[in-house]
Amino acid sequence: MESIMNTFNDMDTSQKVLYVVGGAVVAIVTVVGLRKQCFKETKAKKDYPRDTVIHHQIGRGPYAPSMTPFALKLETYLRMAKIPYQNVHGRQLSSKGKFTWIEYNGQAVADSSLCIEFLNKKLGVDLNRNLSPADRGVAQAIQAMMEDHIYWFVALFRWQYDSDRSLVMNAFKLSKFLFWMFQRLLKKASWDQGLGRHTEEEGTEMLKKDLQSMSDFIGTKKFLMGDEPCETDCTVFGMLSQVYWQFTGTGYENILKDKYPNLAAYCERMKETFWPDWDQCITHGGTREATK
Ligand SMILES: N[C@@H](CCC(=O)N[C@@H](CS)C(=O)NCC(=O)O)C(=O)O
Repeated sequence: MESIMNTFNDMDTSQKVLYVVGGAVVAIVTVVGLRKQCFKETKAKKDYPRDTVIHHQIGRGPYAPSMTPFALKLETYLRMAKIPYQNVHGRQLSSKGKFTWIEYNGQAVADSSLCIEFLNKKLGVDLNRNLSPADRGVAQAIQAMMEDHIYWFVALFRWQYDSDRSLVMNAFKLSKFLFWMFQRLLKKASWDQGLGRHTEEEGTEMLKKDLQSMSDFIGTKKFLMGDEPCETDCTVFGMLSQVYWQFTGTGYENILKDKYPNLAAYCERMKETFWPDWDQCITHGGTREATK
């Protein structure tokens, strides 16, 4: 290391610039190459059954059916709406470079919310049909809080904050290097989004405030908006289930049970209602393959 530093110090300015720029190019090419290698974007296959939603997702999770809240949201929606579907577990990114997407009769749709919108239109589904316009507005605002606020703290707790990281390392079977690489990507994404600029203490308080408002809003209701589940319950369940079941190693693994028991009960209720086969859809902490 010392000799590298000495060599560097002996260079003139233009050599140093070349050296630094060259290093940066090599680093970028490595990261992009590895990302491509890990998450191959694959063209849609054409031989899937007709009138069946093909749900592309990243594999089953250790304690909940997916590590990604968006996949759990979409799969819960498919179940709630009773739409025939088939999971394809793999590392295929959507056309937008994200996880969880669908194909339906050969048509690919990216983004969980756009998938739901597409299916609602195509199949005449409206799981919010019993909601008043004001309630629809509230549900939409809650969805945004879940996906554009709480989501980032869940990600930061898993990848960035001072947790033991074993959950993601084991769930995604990551080497230390790959963990480091994804951590860098998350760091940049959360910085660009803005929430990654807060300290861990500030982020933790923000997450608690969100959970408190969810707890206050749900109160003693069975589901988000009352006795019947609606579309946004899928989003809320997808996200809260990460905090309830898959927060291992963060130091806050029991936060719902201890501080927001009505949210824990809500998660259990959603699980019982829509995931009777839950045990077959999880890897039980990575100890076995999920059978469904
Ligand atoms: N708005 C998207 C969000 C999907 C999303 O952020 N997925 C994450 C996994 S939880 C992802 O693919 N991250 C990889 C990346 O951003 O490169 C949706 O609803 O599907």
